[in-house]
Amino acid sequence: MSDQIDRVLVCIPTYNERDNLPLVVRRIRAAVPGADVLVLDDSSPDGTGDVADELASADPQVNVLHRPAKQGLGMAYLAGFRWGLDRGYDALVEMDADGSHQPEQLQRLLDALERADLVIGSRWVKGGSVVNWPLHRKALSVGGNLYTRALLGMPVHDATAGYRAYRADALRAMGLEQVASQGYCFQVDLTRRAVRLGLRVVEVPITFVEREIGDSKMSGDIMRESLQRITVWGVHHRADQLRGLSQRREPTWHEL
Ligand SMILES: Nc1nc2c(ncn2[C@@H]2O[C@H](COP(=O)(O)OP(=O)(O)O)[C@@H](O)[C@H]2O)c(=O)[nH]1
Ligand SMILES: [Mg+2]
Repeated sequence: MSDQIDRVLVCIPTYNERDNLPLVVRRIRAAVPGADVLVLDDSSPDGTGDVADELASADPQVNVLHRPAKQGLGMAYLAGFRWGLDRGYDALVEMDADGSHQPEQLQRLLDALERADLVIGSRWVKGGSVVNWPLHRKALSVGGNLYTRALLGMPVHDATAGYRAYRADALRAMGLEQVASQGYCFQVDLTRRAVRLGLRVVEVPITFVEREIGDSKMSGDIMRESLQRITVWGVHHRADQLRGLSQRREPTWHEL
């Protein structure tokens, strides 16, 4: 893998983020002026797509992908990654539009990517934190990560985190065509793929700040999809481990 990271694309999925988008784009452009931005809007009814077009027409480093309907965060990112990979970016970044992922901490992720294939901005490592989250959201995130870790056995503390930087080569290796996760379990899905490929996954602490404007899109459907998929992946993972164990034991039985 080539080590040099020159061209960075920050992908931002949006659904009804009209008031947040200009703020976050301005902060990204100020914090990391060399990075390009790609807004992935699912035809937001509040007109976020028009706001994105205005930002793009005023700044050649801002781009927009208009998608026909709300298809979930995962599908929006997959379209954004394909766009960026086709155009030769070296690193692709995931960032929410609502200010929760602070653009001022992006350079921290990019610095760590010098020696990693996937960098996760983690809330749940030493130095990481969450500001203004209600108790039920904290419990959901901590519980979701504990469940994921117990089932998948990954050495990652915040597998559901959505502030990330990937090397382009790492994404190319991950088989994105087969990713079916639509909602937030997309994050766990890609983490799992990176770990299985033996890629270098590094967590850096971030401060996640809950949105002040607009509404969260977290829903029961998104939680159900995550629970179902993570459980199925966990069962497969444990079955693989058992198969591995029984294969390792066979010679011992023959010896007996
Ligand atoms: N394009 C697109 N963006 C989405 C969708 N669902 C959520 N998002 C965006 O994903 C980011 C995270 O969503 P958010 O509602 O803040 O989730 P929360 O932080 O977990 O409460 C925000 O930028 C949303 O606008 C979707 O279906 N399509
Ligand atoms: Mg949010």
